[in-house]
Amino acid sequence: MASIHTIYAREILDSRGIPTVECSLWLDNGMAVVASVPTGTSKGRYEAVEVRDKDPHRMLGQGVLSAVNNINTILGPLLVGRDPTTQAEIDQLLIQTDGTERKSKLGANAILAVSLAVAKAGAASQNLPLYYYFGQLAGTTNNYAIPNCIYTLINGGEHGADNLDIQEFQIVPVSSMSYADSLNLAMTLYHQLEEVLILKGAIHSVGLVGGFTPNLYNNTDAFELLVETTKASPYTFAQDVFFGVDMAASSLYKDGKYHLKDKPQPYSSKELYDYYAMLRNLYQVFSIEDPFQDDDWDSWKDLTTELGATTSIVADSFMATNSQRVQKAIQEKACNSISIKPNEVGTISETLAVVRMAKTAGWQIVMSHRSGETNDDSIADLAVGVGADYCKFGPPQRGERVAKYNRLSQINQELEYARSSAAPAITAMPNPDATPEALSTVGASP
Ligand code: 2PG
Ligand code: MG
Repeated sequence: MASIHTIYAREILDSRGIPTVECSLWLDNGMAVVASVPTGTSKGRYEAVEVRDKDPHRMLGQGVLSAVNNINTILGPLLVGRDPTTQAEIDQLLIQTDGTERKSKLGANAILAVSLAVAKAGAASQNLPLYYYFGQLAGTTNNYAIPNCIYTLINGGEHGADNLDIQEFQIVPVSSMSYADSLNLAMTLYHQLEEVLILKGAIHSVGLVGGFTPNLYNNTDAFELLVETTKASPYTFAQDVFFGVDMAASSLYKDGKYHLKDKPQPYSSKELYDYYAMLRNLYQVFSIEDPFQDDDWDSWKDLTTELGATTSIVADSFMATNSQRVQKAIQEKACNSISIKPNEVGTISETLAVVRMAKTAGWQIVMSHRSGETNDDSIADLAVGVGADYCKFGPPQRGERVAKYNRLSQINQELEYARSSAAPAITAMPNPDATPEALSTVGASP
């Protein structure tokens, strides 16, 4: 069995031009892997903590040299000689070495970079595809499939250009569509939308993750544009494709109310609920992410009770991939879907434990990118490995977003090949320590 020889980290830039952490891991058999971590813009208050240098004279205070140093001098040396397939054991060690509840000492950015590098090394040392290895860790059966995709076409809020309030206007191809057909639909509608915007003389530049940021009178106009775009395409609205939103409602919340430009006065929770019911009925919005701010539990519960039977009520920053919050939300029936972001919690094992918990409760799993991304495409492997229902990697455009979609295309082809009789079976033996049971105990106490 290969063991960890060296771990070394560096500062790189994310897709927003802001520093993030990248980590290389060498095994004693000469194999090497690289892992980098994404970061958010509309960050939730319950996320694990990113360590940044806060040195105003360098990288506008956003440098991550201290997190890098934590890997090079503390976490890396700690793991030398260890078996990379003991993910649960290693993640537990990382958590204990940090010792804080939200990884604020060494940084979730440092810890996740190492945890992900270890997972990649574990897969490489066994010569397994990464999605398959994640599947083993998660206890997924061998029926791997490409999740349905949620594509963002229009950006507002903190991802936009100060015009629209809703952070993401999404299209969701019907779930019976193959991945190839879904990507074709998304690519077609993305470019068709650009033409519609140009014809209308609207702004057609893009926001933080590559969705268009048009200058419109209000947020519902964006849905009118999407309906028009779909009509001008070979696809049928409400048959081939539905809509979704990420409200990122914490960023709309001020002085006890939600501020949207659709009406002059801010919305109470009840008025916002009515707004969602209207979106659902008029525009077939079947997926609503972060509809209320992170502490508005009663509104979350009411919306799930009223619309949850037909609509995905997706908890992103509301849950922050945090097992304690998930436990509470399951008990209180506060949502029916969860956005999973490994950097919100900080280790692969804790991420998998949250997925397991959410699945057991019957929630849908949305594997998600961050707005500050790198070209690391392992989130696509994670989505397939855990058997996610959806993945959300942004529009089908921009290098760091299409890196994930293109990885899904590779996996899709591999899965098709594996289903054909010509394919040799994957024969590596699972590591006895890498069981879902072992993983679910990780992070129980810091
Ligand atoms: C979200 C994400 C990704 P951020 O809210 O779902 O789109 O945004 O990474 O800025 O939190
Ligand atoms: Mg979100």
